[in-house]
Amino acid sequence: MAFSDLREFLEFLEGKGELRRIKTPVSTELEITEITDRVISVGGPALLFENVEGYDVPVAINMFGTHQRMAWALGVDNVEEIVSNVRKLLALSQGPPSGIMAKFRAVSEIADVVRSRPKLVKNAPCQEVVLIGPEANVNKLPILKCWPMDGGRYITLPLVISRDPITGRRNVGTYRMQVYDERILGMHWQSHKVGARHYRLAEEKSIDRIEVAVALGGDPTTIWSGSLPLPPDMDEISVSGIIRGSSVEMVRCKTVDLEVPARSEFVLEGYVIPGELRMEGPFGDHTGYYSLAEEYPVFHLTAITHRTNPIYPTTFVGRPPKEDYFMGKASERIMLPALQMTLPEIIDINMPAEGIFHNLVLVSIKKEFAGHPQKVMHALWGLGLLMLAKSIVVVDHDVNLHNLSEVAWRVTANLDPSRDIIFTEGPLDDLEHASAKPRYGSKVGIDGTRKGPLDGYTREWPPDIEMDENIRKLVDDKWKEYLI
Ligand SMILES: Cc1cc2nc3c(=O)[nH]c(=O)nc-3n(C[C@H](O)[C@H](O)[C@H](O)COP(=O)(O)O)c2cc1C
Ligand SMILES: [Mn+2]
Repeated sequence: MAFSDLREFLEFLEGKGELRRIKTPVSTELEITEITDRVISVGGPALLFENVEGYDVPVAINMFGTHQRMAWALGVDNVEEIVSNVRKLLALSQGPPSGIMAKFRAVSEIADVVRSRPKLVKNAPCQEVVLIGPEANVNKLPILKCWPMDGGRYITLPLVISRDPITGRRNVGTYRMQVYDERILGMHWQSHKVGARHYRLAEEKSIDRIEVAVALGGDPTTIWSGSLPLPPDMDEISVSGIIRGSSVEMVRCKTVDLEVPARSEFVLEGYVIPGELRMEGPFGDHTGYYSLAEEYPVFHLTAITHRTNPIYPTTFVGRPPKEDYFMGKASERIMLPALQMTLPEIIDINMPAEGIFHNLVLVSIKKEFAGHPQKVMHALWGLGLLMLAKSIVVVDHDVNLHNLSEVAWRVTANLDPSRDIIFTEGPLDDLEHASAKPRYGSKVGIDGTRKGPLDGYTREWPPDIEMDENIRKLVDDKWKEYLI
């Protein structure tokens, strides 16, 4: 089932016993973070703070804070259902299916995709209230200060919408926004992200401003889609429609030439001026460290539109795992079939919470030739945002990547450090703090596969210890007897 907006999703969660309404007055300064942190760490429910001191807008948080809620947000009980649908769609693009039934299915699947394209509407709930120019004031929103050393208050769960200044193609990214004053905010699109690319292109072309719309709320699949690392020319709103199985309704903004999800709670309209930078941060980040203050572009607000009784959706990040881990894990699973189209030898991938996505990428492969693990490492370092991976560990196809104990055992057992570790250099995440230079530095690739003649290994590789099959069966059969 596809949810039409945030409030419908919250009602669904409430029905499942997965939403807690909090009526006690709470402060946006640190208190909501501390409460939510305790709730996330025990796999607790989504929270709706109905009485936020100084504001008449409730705050929704932790909607995506378990694998189960993340799956529901995408309209399924288990994210693997989407993964298998993506696989079917990708198989279609590899050539016409044979057999009349298969062809019929293919046509109806393509029709579904076409039907789920974004749909423009004239009247939108997100424009029930329109505040233009000096009437617009972000200080009316219950924006959180998440951690003690944060440089201020930050919008943390926005859909930042901009267009490529050359192709006109839309991008949606979740990039935090620091509040400087009523109508000026930071725009923390990191260098390797698509919003930053639009900004650089505009700067190159001497365009005087890039229009930007920021949607808060909307249906949960679309909220999540802002964090999906799609190729630059792929529209997150269209992909959200495909995953939802129904169109995302969009409406034209009031002061900028952009469209936003019609059922958003709030929309901030405005622009970014190429070349204008301002200190942004510090911010308690998803690395578990504070990101130090740095210069980032600036967003100028031209209008706020909102629903009559809006809800403010937010999140906070910090030492992993937090809510963003569950959002990222869904992306990892859903992107795997696309990754396997380029690299069919990849069996599975796991970016564990501790590695905050770019610090540690585990990958299992069916090794076929000398240098195969290294080929996969280099390919990943050349693929989309995986360019930022600091450590890549390759293991054999039969290792369960989601069992970190098994991975540690296999990798350290199979490792000859001077033979199996490679170093290279390349781009690093804006949030990387260990490298000597910002955004550039060394990377490590670890080949944890078993070695054989293929790898020039001439000794005898020891077999795994496994019990004899007949004995296992015998013990299975007699199991109850032993226990008496
Ligand atoms: C809660 C949350 C906050 C995020 N904050 C930022 C941010 O401030 N800056 C940034 O560049 N990426 C941030 N990200 C990651 C981006 O959303 C992600 O890399 C996405 O791929 C960006 O979209 P793009 O690929 O279209 O650029 C955040 C992700 C989540 C889930
Ligand atoms: Mn994108």
